[in-house]
Amino acid sequence: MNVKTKVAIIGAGPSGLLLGQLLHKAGIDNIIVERVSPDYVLGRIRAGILEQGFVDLVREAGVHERMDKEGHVHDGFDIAYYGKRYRIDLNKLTEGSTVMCYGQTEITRDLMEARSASGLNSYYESEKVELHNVESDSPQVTFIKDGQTITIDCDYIAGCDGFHGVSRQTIPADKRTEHERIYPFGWLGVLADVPPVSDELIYCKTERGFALASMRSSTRSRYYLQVPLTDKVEEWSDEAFWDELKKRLPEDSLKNLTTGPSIEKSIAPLRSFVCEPMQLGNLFLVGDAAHIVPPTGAKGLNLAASDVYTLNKLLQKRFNDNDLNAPLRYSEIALRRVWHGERFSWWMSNMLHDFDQTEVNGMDKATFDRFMQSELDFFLNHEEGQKVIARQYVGMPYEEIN
Ligand code: RFL
Ligand code: PHB
Repeated sequence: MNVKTKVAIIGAGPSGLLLGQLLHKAGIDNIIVERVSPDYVLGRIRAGILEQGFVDLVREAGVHERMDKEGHVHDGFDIAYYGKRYRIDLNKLTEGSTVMCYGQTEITRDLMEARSASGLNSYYESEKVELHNVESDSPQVTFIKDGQTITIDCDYIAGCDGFHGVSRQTIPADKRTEHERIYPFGWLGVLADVPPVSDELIYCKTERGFALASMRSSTRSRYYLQVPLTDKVEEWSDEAFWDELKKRLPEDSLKNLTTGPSIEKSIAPLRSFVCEPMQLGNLFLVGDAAHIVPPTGAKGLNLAASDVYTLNKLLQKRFNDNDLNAPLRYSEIALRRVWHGERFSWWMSNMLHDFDQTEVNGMDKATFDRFMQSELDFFLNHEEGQKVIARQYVGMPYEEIN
């Protein structure tokens, strides 16, 4: 069977769904092809913090009703540094910017519901998804659905299929450069239906390693512990998790800590990764398909959103203003913001984790630790330093597209 559309979107994660909804709003027809089922997509527990730019895009897509009701605006967050707490007052330090605490799962659910209500075409549980002729004017996507081969004829393909997807691999190795750093630890995450230990996030640097206290709502907490890459999630009982967390959270917060059974537990490796360029011919890479950041700066989903913003604007110019060259600018514009988020996430990760190695960044560990302590001391104890953290945490403005 052959179907036709303007934009074929690979992947129904937040990037693919948000792009699909924005294009639809602008009258640009699109089809989504996803490898797994909707429930599987919704079962992944990931981001929780949305920048203002992301929130504005969700509003533009018209999918903001539940987010506005159930999401919580956060005016600031804490960094606990060997037990001493510093508040980064985002609102004050950035003159009015804040972030929104609303889970990626919820955004994804809202976008899925809006898509099915609009009657837009999505193929879930598609097998053997392949991209063809991306450098020609008539690219195609083929896949198998319920035993039948389906071919999509399209003008453009948006590769929104995450780090392990097929889209990036479709670009020949000699036509892309990959920059990568793998960190020597992971994050063990636990989701639990217990009230959060604090109203705002607490990023903790301790001699036992990093920890993060986050949340999804006033009754659902999300906590993370830095763990060695060799740890297996099955080896961490709930009890062991809470015991270790208590040793890493600031002493004065423990009276507010409620523990309970985990409803999700997983280990995520930490990686910095950028693929350059983010396009080839009529294929564009969007979100995690093109770049990965360690979660320490809460930037992964937010960078995906700024890619979506850029691609949506350029495709509107192409289809609605007949500017045939507009899409050629995608990679250059998107990468400027991506590198910024990459650098911030790398810097936050360096300062807040314990690198259990003999050598880090080309120096012995003891020297690296002293440099990082001095860096954190400076940034936390000076308003100028706090402003630098706050400005980047709320997110750099999206580039205007003329
Ligand atoms: P996704 O979410 O990986 O979605 C890609 C989709 O593509 C599908 N797919 C395919 N479909 C068709 N054919 C194929 N061959 C395919 N291969 C894959 C997949 O099934 C999937 O449905 O990428 P997307 O949409 O670009 O979204 C990116 C975000 O998910 C990611 O950047 C964030 O979750 C990162 N992240 C955070 N970002 C933030 O901005 N703030 C945070 O607070 C934050 N916390 C986190 C995070 C990521 C984490 N983990 C687990 C990596 C916390 C964690 C623990
Ligand atoms: C989360 O709530 O999952 C979360 C929040 C902030 C981060 C990373 C993850 O920096």
